[in-house]
Amino acid sequence: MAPTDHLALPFFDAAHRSLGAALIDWVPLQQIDEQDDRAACRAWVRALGDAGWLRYCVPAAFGGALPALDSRALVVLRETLAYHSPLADFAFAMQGLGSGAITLAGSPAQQAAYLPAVARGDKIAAFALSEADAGSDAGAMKTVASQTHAAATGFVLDGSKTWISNGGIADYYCVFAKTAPEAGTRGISAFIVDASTPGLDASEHIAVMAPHPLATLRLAQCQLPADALLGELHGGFKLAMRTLDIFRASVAAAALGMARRALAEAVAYARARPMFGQRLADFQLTQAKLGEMAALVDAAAVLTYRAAWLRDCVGTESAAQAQAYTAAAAMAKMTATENAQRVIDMALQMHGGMGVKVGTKVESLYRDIRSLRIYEGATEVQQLIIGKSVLKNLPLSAVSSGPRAPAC
Ligand code: COS
Repeated sequence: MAPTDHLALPFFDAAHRSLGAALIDWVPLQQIDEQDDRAACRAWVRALGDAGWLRYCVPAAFGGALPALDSRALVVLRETLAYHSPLADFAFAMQGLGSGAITLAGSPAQQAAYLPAVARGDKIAAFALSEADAGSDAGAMKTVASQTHAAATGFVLDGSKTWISNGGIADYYCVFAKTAPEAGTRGISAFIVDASTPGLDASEHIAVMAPHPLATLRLAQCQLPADALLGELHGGFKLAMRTLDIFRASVAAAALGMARRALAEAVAYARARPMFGQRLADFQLTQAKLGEMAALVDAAAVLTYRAAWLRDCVGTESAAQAQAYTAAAAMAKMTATENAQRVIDMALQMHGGMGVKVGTKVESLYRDIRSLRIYEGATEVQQLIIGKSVLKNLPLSAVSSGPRAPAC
């Protein structure tokens, strides 16, 4: 089985197949020292930018590779990068997530100022939504952007953001803040905040089990010009959700890449490991486990590719299409990350003691996968999104007879 066989599925076209093949040749040649997560991330952004891969994070009008963001290209890129290096995938993904709101809603001047630099790897991007008490409940954020005097004069940001990927190394942050605190999710706006803005402090690094650049941002009387507003005033929550919608399917792809790698590691180990006078792979117990792992990987792949295909080929123009895509992306993210965790755990178990030895691939994958079940919408949030969609869309006529709950 060739490493790009899955791209033969009808969700992809010839351009995606070429992209996957070219990337598979490129990634293993990169020699990036990943001991220091911040330095490694900067180095990956530089390498990905120089090689042109970051051009898939922005549209062609601003230096991108394709006319519009292509979900299937993002999926191919993230799956392949994550297979080889979860940190390379992280560096790539953050350029997309941190510029996605500018692509979707930026003014022509904002798009020209940021997107080409993101595509070249000259500016490192970040997305600042979460707060200490507003993670899954993103609308509960407390950071405030007060308008100074008249709307044209600008804004002052006060508050704190946390769990911000690329925090401390980013050149700019897309920050979400309350502009009408009494209006709930309808009172949130987005802003582009350059890292050099006085009052912004991104020095509080957060150490996590799979190191990557992560920080808490303090915003104290950050003065922003009026043209830092990104998209519509009070339109920030929907913009954040639309941005996350695009990238959730790509998180699924990253999980898929890690799961595929774990399966490959398990197969290689089982074929080589002598046990009870045979090889580990000769035991039915091992074969059953590998079979289960392969099915979990393929189930995740089909849901991930379907979500990306829906966005690219069916579109999100109508409300019904947008809702269908949101639910499909949530289903892909939930299934791929949960399945990957199981597959990696099974691969580690198959390695026995070697599986927990620091420095083996399955050991690092075990740590790498964990946060994907949490960030960009935890599994429980995806369940909520899918459940609401099912309740809304499954027609009553789907059940024509049988027991009913009494009407109240
Ligand atoms: N696209 C566009 N609009 C969306 C949307 C989407 N995917 N999802 C929700 N909206 C809109 C709703 O239509 C609603 O609009 P109206 O005010 O016009 O009615 C508004 O946003 C609020 O929606 P809802 O009432 O569903 O919001 P909730 O506060 O209940 O939150 C969840 C919904 C939980 C789904 C949301 O808060 C979420 O995704 N949380 C996870 C956040 C996250 O991923 N954090 C990680 C940050 S990046 S590491």
